[in-house]
Amino acid sequence: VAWQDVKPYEDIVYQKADGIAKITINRPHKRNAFRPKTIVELYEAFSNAREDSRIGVVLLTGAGPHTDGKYAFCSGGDQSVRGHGGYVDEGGVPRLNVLDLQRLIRSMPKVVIALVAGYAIGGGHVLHVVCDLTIAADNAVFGQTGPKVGSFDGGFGASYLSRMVGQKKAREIWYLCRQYSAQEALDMGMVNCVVPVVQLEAEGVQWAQEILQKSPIAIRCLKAAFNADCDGQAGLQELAGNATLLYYMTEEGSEGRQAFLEKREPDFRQYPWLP
Ligand code: 2NE
Repeated sequence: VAWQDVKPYEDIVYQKADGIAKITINRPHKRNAFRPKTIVELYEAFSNAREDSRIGVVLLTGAGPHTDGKYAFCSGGDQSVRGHGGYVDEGGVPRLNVLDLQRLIRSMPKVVIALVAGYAIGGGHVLHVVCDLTIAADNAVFGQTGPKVGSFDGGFGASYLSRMVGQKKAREIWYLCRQYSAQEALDMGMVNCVVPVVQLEAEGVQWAQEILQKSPIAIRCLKAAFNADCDGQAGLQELAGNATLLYYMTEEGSEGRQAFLEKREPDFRQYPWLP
């Protein structure tokens, strides 16, 4: 794939090619831990991919290997900038802005695939959890550390994880803070497949290309439907938004707008009350 850089960033690399966006967390010296600025950049890139009608799939990955030969997807919040009320940005304001990013990944009507080589730990683990699909390299290592480092993610990081792997396993993951291999993650239903690390990006591109052959509206409605099952009213809003989109695309929906603009009563009698 001939990746084209979209825009230079400090903490990430953002590229596109043939309907696919690739977003790479680029702090390998910190095992790709995120600071507030990293999240601002990720949020901007994901928003750009969301708005670009040519993009159907986003690959989220981590730069690597580092100079010590180790790989990382993301090791969560950068503990060296963690202050009293969150992760402190360059202006001195403490933030937990990764939660906004989680919601964007989850609600955007495009398929987001995590490509995990090496560590997906802490808030970095939650990032792969909220992606639609996860492809793991054979060297991937998964785990939460919150109770060990004085943190926790009781949102998607707990509730959605437990939908994925079951309550017992999710509690084990959070209470014991162990690390799990790619094969163990596959057995738990936390990842879709495991491939040799050298094949990781090619596999992600292959999955993306298969998805891009499919109907965009079918995929967006399915994503919203899968989310609605766990996301309460916000999930229903997403699903219903798609119903509204489809309704706008019908003659029946257009009739209401047309009648208003033409200052006449709408004629909905021409449309059937289907069984
Ligand atoms: C990821 C892991 C297991 C890797 O271990 P290892 O032995 O391969 O590497 P090492 O030596 O620990 O790390 C290499 C360099 O990266 C830095 C380290 O400090 C080290 O730096 P130097 O000593 O070479 O200068 N590094 C790694 N992870 C970092 C991090 N998260 N923040 C800052 N620097 C980091 C091992 O490194 C590890 O366990 N990392 C910490 C994982 C962790 O606890 N993350 C935070 C969880 S809380 C969270 O993410 C969160 C949340 O719970 C709720 C909301 C938002 C975020």
